[in-house]
Amino acid sequence: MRDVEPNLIPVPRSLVSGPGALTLGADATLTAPAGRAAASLRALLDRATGLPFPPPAPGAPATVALTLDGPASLGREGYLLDVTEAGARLRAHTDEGLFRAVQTLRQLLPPAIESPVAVPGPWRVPCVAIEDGPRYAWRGVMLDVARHFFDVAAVERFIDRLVPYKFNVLHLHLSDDQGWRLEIDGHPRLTEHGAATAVGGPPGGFFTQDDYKEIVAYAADRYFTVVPEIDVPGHTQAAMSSYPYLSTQESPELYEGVEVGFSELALHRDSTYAFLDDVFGQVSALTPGGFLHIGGDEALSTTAEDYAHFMSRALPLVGGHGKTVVAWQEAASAPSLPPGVHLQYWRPTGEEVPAALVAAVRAGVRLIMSPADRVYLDQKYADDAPLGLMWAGTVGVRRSYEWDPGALVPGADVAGVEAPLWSETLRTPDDLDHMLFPRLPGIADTAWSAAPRDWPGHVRRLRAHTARWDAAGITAYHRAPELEE
Ligand code: TNX
Repeated sequence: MRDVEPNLIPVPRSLVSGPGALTLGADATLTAPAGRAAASLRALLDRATGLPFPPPAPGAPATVALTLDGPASLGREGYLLDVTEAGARLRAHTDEGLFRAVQTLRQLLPPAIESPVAVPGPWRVPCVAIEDGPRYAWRGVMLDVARHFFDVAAVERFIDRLVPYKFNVLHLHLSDDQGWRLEIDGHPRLTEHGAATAVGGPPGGFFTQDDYKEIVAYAADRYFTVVPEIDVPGHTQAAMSSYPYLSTQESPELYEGVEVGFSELALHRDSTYAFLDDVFGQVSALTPGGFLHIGGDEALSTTAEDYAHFMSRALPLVGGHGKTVVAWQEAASAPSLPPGVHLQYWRPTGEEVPAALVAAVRAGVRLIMSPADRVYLDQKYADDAPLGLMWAGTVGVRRSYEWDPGALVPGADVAGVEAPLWSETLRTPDDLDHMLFPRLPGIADTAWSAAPRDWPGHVRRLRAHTARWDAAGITAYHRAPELEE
């Protein structure tokens, strides 16, 4: 008898499921090259199974074997995974590929593998042969720590939610009108004053540089690149209130509302660019990843001419610190874009693509696809939902799954997909979980899997994943109608 196909999200490129299963018991052994893949697998097995998984006796095969002998054609993230009744073999060309393979093995194991404490088996893994690799190299989620602050523990927990679904970019929105969230040497008021509040009033909060380094290291251990965003020239009230020389307002006040588009840096003062150069330099030095996001969105108080002037001065600063610019799609109108620039498309899919963006795409910019009516995780699930905004309409589970990132802007060089989680209405880690689940897995599938969309199949897989969320202690997920049998 053929076993039921395993419920893997994202769906792998090719999967053949056989009869039978491997059972991992007290006698199971493990070999793996030292690295992040091995660490990830060990952590899971130690925590949930309590079994020892020693290395095999000399000359004997291991029950679970991770090896770096996969062909180079698998690329950086591809892998092969073969499970027979005798053992599981995970092969890749890089440790990162093995890390992705471990996440697949994790989903082949029973949901109890997500348990934070040891629970009884049996630890059965269905027999399969999988060959896999991603459609897109950029598979991101953005967390807004500016509208409400989320501390290091909350951010690490957030990363933990993303790992099993093969995301690899964490974009941190570190500054906005309501708060500046990263300590900057030489500019203490940014955090002493500019971090004091949040939407609706205090408390605010901020990351010390050591906090930020801890997040970056935690992310890197899980093959995440952190992309920090300092949003300019709009969304800057907290910075301007901290250092009024950055503003043309008389005496800029802190802001606790949810409007956008009212703030603007002083665009014709050298001191503004000296400030930005210092900030970009420090953020770049703290960030091993190759990207710095400078926002550029919704500068609604800035004339087109001033916006162009600003970009012509601000964009080159980023390259000066060795980073590639990422910016929201509005930056397409800059007079010249630096090489390698990535623009983040965020307008809803129904809208006409702005001419400046079409031109930028022709000129070769890369796009990160974040259309608000599909992957804005801050949008309400339904009209009567307790959390979220609704300016892009409601974003149900099906809408966030059933779209093609490659089809939105014809001819575009698409780097990948990123789902922003703005936090105007979100205060707690459970609020974040609520907005992530059950939409996150479908977005992961859109970003990783090139397979045609398969809504009935996705619903079946999602339903199976609720047991994983339960085991992982994700209690706040949205009980979407799609999850009910
Ligand atoms: C638009 S999308 C914004 C954010 C808001 C978000 C709320 C974008 C680049 N800017 O400032 O938080 O809508 O959905």
